[in-house]
Amino acid sequence: MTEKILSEITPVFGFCDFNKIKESLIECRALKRIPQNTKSVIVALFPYNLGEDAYEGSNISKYAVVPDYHDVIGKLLQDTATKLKEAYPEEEFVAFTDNSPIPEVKAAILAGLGVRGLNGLFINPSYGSWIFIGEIVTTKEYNYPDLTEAETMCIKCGKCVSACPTKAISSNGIESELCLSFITQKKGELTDEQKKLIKDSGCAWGCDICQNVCPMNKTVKSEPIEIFKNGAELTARTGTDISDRAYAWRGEKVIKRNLKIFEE
Ligand code: B12
Ligand code: SF4
Ligand code: SF4
Repeated sequence: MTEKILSEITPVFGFCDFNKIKESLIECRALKRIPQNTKSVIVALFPYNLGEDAYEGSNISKYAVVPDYHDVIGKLLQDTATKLKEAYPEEEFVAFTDNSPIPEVKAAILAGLGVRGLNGLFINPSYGSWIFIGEIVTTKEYNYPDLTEAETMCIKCGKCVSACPTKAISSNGIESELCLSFITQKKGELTDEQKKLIKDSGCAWGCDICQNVCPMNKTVKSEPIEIFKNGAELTARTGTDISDRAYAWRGEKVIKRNLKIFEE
């Protein structure tokens, strides 16, 4: 029954044993929403790649071209959690995406859905790293794949490490404050060096460089979920209603500041 309900919203999902991630939960306000006696994390992947040709002339990262995934996926998973609760009234089901205490890359790996890249991102064999991860945390038990995170790495070609303009990728993972994705989303003044990095990348929101160079992203499907096929906006726009966009969550000031860098 769970499988049938999940397959209505996502082409790829799996089950992660909560015991394997409970020591790595991310400190955040949402932590208290995790039910007592949680047993499993149902991990769902949401492909968003529209195909390389579709991004011609875009000034924002691919993840921000589609309608804000926090809203879209949040709603899909919330509705699914409600359906699961109807099917299994004695169990609890709580939906999360991104703003989540679940370390989503780790959970997706342990659910058997793919591997970790040296760039820190999760890579699925069919869709590459061009996916959002969402999850339903539940008291219900499922069958889990018998694997450890250490067994599941990318081919380690090192292309992402060489291509990263800020040297944010090391053998221990990402140094997030160096990452252009972090820099384009942070509030306040940017240094001249940070502004130059943004200008040189050509991207006013997020950064896709370490994913664009990844060979494991080359032969993957570009079949986004239905809801992402419509409503894509290749360029950041301000001054109009941007509330359904991923770059809106930091307020209009941050994206405006970044766009101005290209005019200077
Ligand atoms: C904070 C955050 C960021 C920060 C910091 C990123 C970071 N890697 O630390 C910033 C703003 C920089 C960021 C950027 C991006 N993010 Co982000 N981010 C998150 C968030 C909210 C939390 C991540 C976190 O703190 N995890 C906790 C730490 C402890 O986990 P971890 O990073 O996996 O740490 C492990 C590693 O260090 C690992 N480890 C140990 N040894 C080694 C050795 C090696 C070699 C490696 C690689 C790892 C490793 O052990 C740790 C414990 O498991 C997640 C959502 C979530 N709830 O997980 C999204 C998430 C990871 N982000 C996502 C996305 C899409 C992005 C961007 C691609 C957006 C963009 N285009 O600009 C970039 C990519 C940058 C990059 N290369 O990682 C997606 C990733 C999807 C995917 N395919 O993996 C997520 C899952 C959101 C989602 N719901 O889909 N992000
Ligand atoms: S570019 Fe190479 S090293 Fe980096 S994530 Fe992809 S396969 Fe791994
Ligand atoms: S997102 Fe950009 S800045 Fe961040 S690690 Fe990847 S290439 Fe480097």
